[in-house]
Amino acid sequence: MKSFPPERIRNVALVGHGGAGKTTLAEALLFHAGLISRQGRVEDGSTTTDFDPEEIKRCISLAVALAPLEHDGHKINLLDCPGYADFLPEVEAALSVADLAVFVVSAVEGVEVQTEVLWKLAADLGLPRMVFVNKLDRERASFERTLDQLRSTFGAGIAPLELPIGTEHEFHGIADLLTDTAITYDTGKAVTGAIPDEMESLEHQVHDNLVEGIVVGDDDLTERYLEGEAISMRELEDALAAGVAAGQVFPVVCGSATKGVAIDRLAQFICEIGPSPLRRGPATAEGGETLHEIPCDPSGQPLAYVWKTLADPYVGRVSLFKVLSGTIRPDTVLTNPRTHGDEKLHALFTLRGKEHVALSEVPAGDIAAVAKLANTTTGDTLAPRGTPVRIPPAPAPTPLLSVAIRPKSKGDEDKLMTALHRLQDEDRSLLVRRDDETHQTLLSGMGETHLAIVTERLQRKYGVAVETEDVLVAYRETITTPAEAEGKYKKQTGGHGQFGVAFIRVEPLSRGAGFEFVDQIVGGAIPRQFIPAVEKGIAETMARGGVYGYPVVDAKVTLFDGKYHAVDSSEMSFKMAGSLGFHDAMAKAGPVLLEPVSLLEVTVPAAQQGDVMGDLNARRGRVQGTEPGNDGEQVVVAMVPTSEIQRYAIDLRSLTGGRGRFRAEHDHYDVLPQHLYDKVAKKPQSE
Ligand SMILES: Nc1nc2c(ncn2[C@@H]2O[C@H](COP(=O)(O)OP(=O)(O)OP(=O)(O)O)[C@@H](O)[C@H]2O)c(=O)[nH]1
Ligand SMILES: [Mg+2]
Repeated sequence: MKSFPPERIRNVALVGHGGAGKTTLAEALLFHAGLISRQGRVEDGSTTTDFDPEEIKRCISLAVALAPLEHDGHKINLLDCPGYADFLPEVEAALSVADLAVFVVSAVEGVEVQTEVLWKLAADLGLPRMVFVNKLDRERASFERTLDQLRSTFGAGIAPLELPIGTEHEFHGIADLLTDTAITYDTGKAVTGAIPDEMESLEHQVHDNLVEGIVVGDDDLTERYLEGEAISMRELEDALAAGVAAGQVFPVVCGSATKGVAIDRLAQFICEIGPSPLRRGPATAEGGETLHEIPCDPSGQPLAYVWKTLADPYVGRVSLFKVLSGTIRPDTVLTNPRTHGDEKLHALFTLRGKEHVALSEVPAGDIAAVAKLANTTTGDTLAPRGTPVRIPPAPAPTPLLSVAIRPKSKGDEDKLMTALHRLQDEDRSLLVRRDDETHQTLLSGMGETHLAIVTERLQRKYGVAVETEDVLVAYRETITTPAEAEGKYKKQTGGHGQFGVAFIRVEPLSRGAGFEFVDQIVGGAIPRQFIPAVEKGIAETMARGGVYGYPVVDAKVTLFDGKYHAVDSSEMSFKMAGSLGFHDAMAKAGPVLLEPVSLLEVTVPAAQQGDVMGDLNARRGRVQGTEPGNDGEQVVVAMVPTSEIQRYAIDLRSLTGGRGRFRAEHDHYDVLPQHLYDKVAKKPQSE
């Protein structure tokens, strides 16, 4: 594929709610560009960008896929993004290198939750946006209804550039509001003609609204327009492009990806009014204490940002990068400021779905790929040797849901961690950790589907079979009243026996105080060298678990007397004496179970605050307060037992229709209510 100057590159993320038609639209654009001989279908797994077996199995996109095409002397790098909420980090990665977000909205379902969530994300990034209203061929499809929803949700910047001709099965073209012409696709090819009579008055009215909406962003144009002067098409397009680049105007176009109606026009609009990387302005890089502006200049110093990493079955690690400055050619050597290591970029290529397309060079503004970088991963910068500037990496996503995994066999166990690290290399939202208290290996991700896919990939890609189980809650135990006990360990049946007696007193300590051992032995009741053994025995018993089987905390243990035998006493006997003594003392000291409590912050639209608070109360939560969030949202702060929010990511999504988000962190331990003991205690209370 030849290289294009930055002003002729368009980096376009296709974003929107799951099922709106992004992958199908990417397919239609590739078909229109003549890059594929047949338009694939999501239903039979024949599309270019949904190539992963897990994607084909579920008919949804799971990761962002790159698909470049040429149109009208431009290079459009399509970034087909997943719509399902679990894969939001993939969309964030794509938006970090896109210069335009095209929101795909189904004319049947209209504006949906993820449309709003992603719109806010793009707005926070200051990313130019436009909308493609898709599926106009479907039953119950309505452009008007969708347009109303777009306006009421996203405001006055919404500017329709087209109106559909025909509805549902009759949909076969569009009326272009800028040129006042009709383009129909009855033969599969675009045919330009006059606006149908029945649409003329509506078209004229909307045309005027559109022109007003465009010129309003430019004082000189507004003045001339109000004086009745005709504004040329070129001027209108330039003003429109300026409004889009400024993130003030959001053009709305429409069509059908499956029927291939008005797909060519979307490609044309992307080229004519979509911003190039040049128009997006310089990137900002950190270098030492200062920030550097990096202009998108192909003749500048080579600088690239790695926005995604893939584990390719044939070539291993593939790094997807965007060139921010200079022109990268094969065998260019750059430095990774994070590792201070050099990386040689051997063969350069781009990806069209899973297909590798060779590139002779990659100029500033373009997106490409390279294989086998030694030590570079997502979020890294590749900079000129000796100039350690770094593009601030996007923050790693915070996982929302965890499961425990267990390898099915010894063989699986040996391969597990390596395989997990390979998966983490291409998925920053995947976290793996070992919980030393519950001895579980925990996998944390963005949701149930995400974690299910990870376990499927472990099997398919790395041949590692695992079972998943619920995450165990790290309960603890403590005491509530002082108690004393005698720990006696005596085995004297002739020959060298064992003998040790330890008298201990246990007393409760404040929450979080841990374990305190006090030696009050006087008069050599227990020889000095054996006293640490008593402490060790007690500490191990506390760690192993008390009367309910959980680690014991927040207790002061005083060793105040004892007995020993000149021959049979040993460290072992006093360790046992300490252990037995503690066990008995604890049983008399009002033992209670402690449960971990999390501090939870739930951000929801104000209208759903009541439901969320009610739900938290039902989870034995205590709402601490609420505070206003951004854009009319409310933040509910609560203390909730951790056991009650293990699946909160899933529950909150269904409670709020996907509009709620939360952050949870461990806060403290609290006494578990009595009625839950039978469920939690490892040892049945009757024993
Ligand atoms: N009738 C009709 N169906 C469409 C159109 N575009 C997409 N579809 C269908 O809508 C369904 C979802 O399409 P996808 O392209 O997978 O949607 P997506 O937005 O990529 O979905 P995610 O990857 O899950 O976010 C598929 O069954 C498509 O065949 C269209 O223009 N008309
Ligand atoms: Mg898709």
